[in-house]
Amino acid sequence: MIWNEHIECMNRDELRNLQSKRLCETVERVYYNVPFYRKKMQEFGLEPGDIKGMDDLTKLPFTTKQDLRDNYPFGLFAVPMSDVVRVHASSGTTGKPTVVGYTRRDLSSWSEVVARSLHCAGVGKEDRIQIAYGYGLFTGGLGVHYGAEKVGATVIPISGGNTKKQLQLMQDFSSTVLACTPSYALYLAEAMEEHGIDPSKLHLKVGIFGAEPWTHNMRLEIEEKLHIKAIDIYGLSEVIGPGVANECAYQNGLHVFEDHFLPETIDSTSLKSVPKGMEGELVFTTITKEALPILRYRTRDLTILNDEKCQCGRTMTRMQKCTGRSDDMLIIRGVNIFPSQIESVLLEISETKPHYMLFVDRHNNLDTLEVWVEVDGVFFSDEIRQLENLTRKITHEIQSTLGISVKVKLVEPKTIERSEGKAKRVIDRRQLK
Ligand code: DLL
Repeated sequence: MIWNEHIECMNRDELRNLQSKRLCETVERVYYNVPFYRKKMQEFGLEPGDIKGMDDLTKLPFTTKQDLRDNYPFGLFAVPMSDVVRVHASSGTTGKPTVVGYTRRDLSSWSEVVARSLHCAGVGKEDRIQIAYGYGLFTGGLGVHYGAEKVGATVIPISGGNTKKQLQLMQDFSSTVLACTPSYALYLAEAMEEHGIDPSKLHLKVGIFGAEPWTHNMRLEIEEKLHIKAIDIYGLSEVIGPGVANECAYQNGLHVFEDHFLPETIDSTSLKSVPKGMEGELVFTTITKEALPILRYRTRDLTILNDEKCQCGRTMTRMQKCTGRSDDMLIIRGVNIFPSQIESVLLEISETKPHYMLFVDRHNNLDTLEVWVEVDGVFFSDEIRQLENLTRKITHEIQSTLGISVKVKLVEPKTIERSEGKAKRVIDRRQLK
C-alpha cells in the first residue's frame, strides 16, 4: 500500500532536483520574512542567491530549540498571524513551551505525510483507528487524526488515558488500529490481562507507535502480547509533528518524507556532517512549510541514515529507529521534560535548597517520576504537617509546569550525593529492553 507512489518511489535524481528547487524557495522565504534567519544568514555572509540547491545545504546555519524559545511565541513565523490557522506547543528547556504554527497548506501537507505513514503501516479506509495520543497542544492526537481521515479510515478520537474506556471501545467498536505511545500499548496489554480480555479475540491488527524511544525488544513484546504488527512513527513538533518518517511493513528503518523534510546527520560536537551509514545527530530542514519553515533544526535524536531503495519499493531515505538523544531531555509518558524545568520551579520556592535528584522508573509499563528535594533541616524537627504542606506545594508547582503527575520526596540536607564534576541529576531506571 503506497499512498503517493509517484513521490514515494521517485528516482533519487529527480527527487534531488525537486528538493533543490524547494530548498531555494524556502531560503528565500525565511530570508525575506523572518528577521532571525536574515540576521543569521548575514552573519554567515550568505544571501538567498548563494544557495543554489542541495549541494549548498550545509552552508546554512543551524536552528535549535533555544532559538524557538528566544523568539517565543511567534517570532520565527514567516507569515502574518492571519494566515496561521493552528498552533501546537511542546515543552521547552525551561518554563516556556516551544510554539509551532501551521497555515492551511501546512495542515494539508501534514495530513498528506500522515496518510503516507498510515499506508506504510497498511492502514486504509476499511480500518477503524483508535487514536490514543493526546489531543490538544501536543501534535500527536490531531496530527494522526487528520491523516487518518484523509485515508478514509474510521477515526475513534478517544485521546490519551482512561484505560478502561480504551478497552471497552476497542471491543465494542472493533478497532483494527491502535495509535499511542509504545509504553501505553504495553500498559493496555497488561490491563487486558487484568480484565480477562483475550487480545486474540479483538480485531486489532496493527499499532502506530511513537513519540518516545522504544527498542526492538519492546516491539517484540507488544507484537506478542497484543497479537498485532507494531509500526514505528517518528516526528517532532518543530518539523511538523507525527509523520516526518514512518516504517513500512519491512520494519527496517523509517522512510523520511524527503520531499517535505530534508534529513542530515551531524556530529554533535564538531557539527560536521556524518556520512550515510554512521550514527549522528539528526538534523531537518523543512522545504514546504509556510508558517514555520525551519533551517537545519538540530533534533538531538541520534540515528543512522540509509538511502538504499527499500524492498517495499519506496526510494525515500530511511532512518534507523531512534533510541537515544544527545541531550538530557526525558520523555515521560510521551511528554518531553528537561531537568532544567524542574530546577527552575525549585529555584522559585524559598524553602528548598538547590539540590535535587530525579528518579525515572517504569512500573507496569507506566513511567513514573520521583523528585527528591533537599530542604532545611528545621522542617524535619517541626510538625509533620509543615513537611506535608511543603511537599504538597512543591508537587503542585512541578505538576503544573510539567503537565504530568510526579511524586515529591523531601529529604534532609546533604542526603543527595554531591558531585565534583557535572552533577548527575537524573537516574533513569527504565529498562528500555
Ligand atoms: O512526539 C510527535 C509525535 C507524536 C511523534 C506522535 C510520533 C507520534 P514532540 O512532542 O515535539 O513531538 O517530541 C519530539 O519525541 O525529537 C524524539 O526525541 C521523540 N520521538 C518522537 N517519535 C519518536 C520515535 C512528537 N518514533 C521528540 N522514536 C523527538 C523515538 C521519538 N523517539
